[in-house]
Amino acid sequence: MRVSKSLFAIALGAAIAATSYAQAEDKIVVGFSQIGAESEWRTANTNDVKAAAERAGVELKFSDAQQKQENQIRAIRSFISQKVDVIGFVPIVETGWDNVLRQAKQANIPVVVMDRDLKVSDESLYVAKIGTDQVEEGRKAFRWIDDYITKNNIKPRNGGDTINIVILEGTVGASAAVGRSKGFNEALAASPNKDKYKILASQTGDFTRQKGQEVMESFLKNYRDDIDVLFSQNDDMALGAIQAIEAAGLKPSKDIVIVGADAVKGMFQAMIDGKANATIECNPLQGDLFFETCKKILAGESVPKSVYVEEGVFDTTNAAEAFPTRKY
Ligand code: GZL
Repeated sequence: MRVSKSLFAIALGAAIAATSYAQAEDKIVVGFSQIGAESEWRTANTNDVKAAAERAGVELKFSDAQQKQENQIRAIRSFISQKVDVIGFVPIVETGWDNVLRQAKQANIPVVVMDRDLKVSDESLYVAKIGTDQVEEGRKAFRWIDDYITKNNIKPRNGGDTINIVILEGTVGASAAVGRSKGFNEALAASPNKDKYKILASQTGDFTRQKGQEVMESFLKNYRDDIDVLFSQNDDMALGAIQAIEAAGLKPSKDIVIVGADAVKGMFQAMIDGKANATIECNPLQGDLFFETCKKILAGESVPKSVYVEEGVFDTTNAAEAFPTRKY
């Protein structure tokens, strides 16, 4: 980070196309605001960002927002005053970013978004977004459930005429929760079997294991033998729910089919132990692509506005085989 050269580059930049950024001749400095450490997935994402910064030879200024948007906004403002070369962040919720991103743009500091999506009034407030297709993850979750229920001819546990689903949602307002709900409901509505299913209850567990267990306890209290399927919008909440299901004297994955999202190691172990059925992968290993994108932007190269990383679906038919090579 250079004060004089940056000021000169900004002045020069005013004369050239607005998209040119200070060319970083020495070590690039990236300010990164991370949500917190709410799940195995988030920890894997953080570890990957830090390792990728090392690999890229980038100076990383890392801030943990402890699950608070105001802490992210404060961190971004601090990165602006420190005149970092690039600002990266994971938007904990979709909205509320316009003002601080406008300040970054006025300071001619490019912003690269990672993991979750955001909604802004002006798409030029960020240069690129690297993440995962969370709507598609929701579609994959319902399609797996529909396929499994149909192939195994699973009947409602209460002898009724609908397969009853409960949903543990992620953090309220987070694109990962909004997107997975949207995709799940889209796929359900498009299914030829749609009338066979009923969503009994859907409530946030805030992506944490503890809250997932607590909300599942309340679902069981209200609907115990009416519940046939749990869709948990991340694996940590699913693992908490498994504890609640066992404590209620029910067999997880047998009495209640359990589908999570993320594909973290804890969920692989649960599938291998016969306590969970499937998980929809959401790849946290986005660091290398993120820093490659930062370098391209600073070199004045064009970059895609939005890139999704690759991800699959894992269940009891492939969990044991895949487990040894899982990286998170
Ligand atoms: C998804 C990511 C979500 C994970 C959760 O892209 O933002 O946040 O699914 C994490 O485990 O808390």
